[in-house]
This record gives sequence, C-alpha cells and structure tokens, in this order.
Amino acid sequence: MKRLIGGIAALAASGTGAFAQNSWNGPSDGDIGMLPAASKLAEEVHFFHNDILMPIITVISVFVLALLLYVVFRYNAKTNPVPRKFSHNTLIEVIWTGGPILILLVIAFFSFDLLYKEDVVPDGKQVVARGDGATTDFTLANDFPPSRTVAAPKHVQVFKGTAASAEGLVAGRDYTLAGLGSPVVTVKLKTAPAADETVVIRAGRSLVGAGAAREIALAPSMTLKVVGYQWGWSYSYPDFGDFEFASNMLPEEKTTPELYRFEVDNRVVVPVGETIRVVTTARDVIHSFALPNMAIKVDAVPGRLNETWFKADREGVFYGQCSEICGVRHSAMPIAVEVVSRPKFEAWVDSQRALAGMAPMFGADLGKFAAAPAADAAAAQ
Ligand SMILES: [Cu+2]
Repeated sequence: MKRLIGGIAALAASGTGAFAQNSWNGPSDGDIGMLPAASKLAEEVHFFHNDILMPIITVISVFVLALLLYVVFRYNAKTNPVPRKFSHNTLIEVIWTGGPILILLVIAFFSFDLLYKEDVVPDGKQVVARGDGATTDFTLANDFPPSRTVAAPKHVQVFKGTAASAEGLVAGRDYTLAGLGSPVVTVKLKTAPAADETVVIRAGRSLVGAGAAREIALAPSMTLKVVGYQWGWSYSYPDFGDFEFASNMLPEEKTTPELYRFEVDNRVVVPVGETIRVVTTARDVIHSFALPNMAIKVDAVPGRLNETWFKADREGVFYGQCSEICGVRHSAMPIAVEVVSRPKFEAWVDSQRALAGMAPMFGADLGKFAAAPAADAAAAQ
C-alpha cells in the first residue's frame, strides 16, 4: 500500500508537477495568445497587442466585411439593374482618408513608446542608504546626460524597509523632492528611517510598466554577448572574464517531446531582477535572437553589433528560437535562458570561470553548486 501511494505521488509529480508549477514558459498545444510575460516590457507589449491592436483589427475587419456584404446584396445586377453614374463623394472621401490617419496615430502613440523603450538601454540608478533614526534628507547626483536628467517627480521612486519587508513611499505623503533638474536632487522624508531600515532611491527616465507596477529600470548590471552561427549560438560574458561557450540544440533522444527543439546543452544563465544588456552579432549569415517571454527580438548580423536589453521579473527557464531564416538547420538553433537568483548566478559564473581556467570571482562554493544545474534540468523536464 505504501509503495502504491508512493508510486501515485511520483506519477503525479512527473506527469503534471513540472509544468503545473509554472515552470513551463513555452508554447503548449492549442495556444493562440502570447507566451507568458516575464518582464514589465513584455507586459506592455502584450497590452499593446491584446488591448490596442486586437480590438482595432477586429472592428475594422467586421466593418469591412459588413460593407462588402451590403454592396454584394444591395448593388448586385439583380437588385440594382440600373447603376447610377457618379464617381465622387467628397464627404465619403474625407472620411476614408481621415479615419485611417486617426487610427494610425493612435497605434503610433503606443508603438513609438514601445520602440523607444526596447531600443534605449535603461540608465536608471539607485542609491541605497542606511537609516540612523535622525537623518531625513538623502541626496542623489543628477549626473545624467542633459536630455535624461531627473526633472520631474515621476523620475524618482523611493522605497523604505528592512530585510524582511519593503514598501514604496508616496511622493507628497511620505517625502518631498528638492533640486529637480539641478546637479543634486534631495529626497526629504517626512519621518526619519530607523537604524534597521534601509532607504532605496531609484532615479532616471527609464520608466517601464504601467500603473502601480510602473518602475524605473536600472542601468545594466551585465552584458551578454550573443553570436549566432550555422547552427547554434555562442555566448560570452565580458563583465565576468569573457568566458565563452557554445549552446547547441539537444538531439531528440536526449530530451522530451515537449522540449525537443527548445532545449540546449548549455543554457544562458542570467540573474533575476537585473537589467541585462544583450549585444548580438553573427559569424556567417544573419540570425535573430528572440526571447518571446521578454518580448525581445534582435537580428544578429555579421560584421555589426546590435543591442537590446531585458530584465526578468521572475526566475525560470525561458525558451526562444532563431527568428531569421538562416539556412537548412534554421529550426535547430533554439535559445534557452535560465533566470536564477543572484547567489546562484554568481556560483554559475565561478563554475564557468573554473572551466575556462580562471580563478573564482565571487568565491562561490562550487562543490555544492556542481549538482544543481542537472537537478534543475531534470525538474524542468
Ligand atoms: Cu539562425
């Protein structure tokens, strides 16, 4: 009996556990929408597609279909044997020129904003200060380029908290700002933070997200260099010793049907919650680095560098595929990005440095880490 229960539990865990626990971020049979968003920018892209474009497309399609049906039934040769001979109607022509222009302006308003955010790597910065029970004023050097200075209350976010909990403070109610637009901005808190409290001030114009989730994205903490080749990807980490590794698709017999054509032998590993600068190029022909969960897609072109960025809001494994027809095995160069906590990322960096014959950078306990990636891979499958 015990064995039976154990067997059922194991079956349940292997059958549904891995995917049901939100670890599967890729496509499933029957999906028609976007893959789940794992970044604020992806949420904005989804809003643009689902709430702006789809209603517009639907209304236009239904309207045009209705016009066509009306013309087909009302003005066919049988019901309308003697057609009228006029060829212009000024009012109608103004409407069918002006209407589409207005629709395009609405689309452009949201679209240009997204294009800008995807193209310009965030430059926000963060000041972390410890409270002492008396200090209420905290300063921040406003040394951004002239067009990017902190000049309005929305360019500043203030958080206060302890190791256990943190809260976002509200401008006006909890703090006031002085020196907006000048070289030094001062945040004046209404109540001095206690000695065990930390104040975090984020500033800059790199705003992503909407409503309460809106946040200032910080400047990148690392660069990921991506090189596409026929047929695979090579990744290097210039900030951590420039170690480099190839990432190739796992053959069918080494993975599951769900992960075949997604899973690779060496995943990209990046830390959660940090801005990652992605720089792409290619060795032979044009490839394209695409990560739908982060809503990024950037061509990898031989002889030039392209740049984009992403910031993952949660841990997990995220899959993408080369998105530029690049040859006969174009479908065999998937992308697998593993987003992990900062400590785990540092341990991984040290393990990669060890493989490249470099001394550890973070002094991680590699013995403990060595078994972790394999265990994760097993859980994800
Ligand atoms: Cu390719």
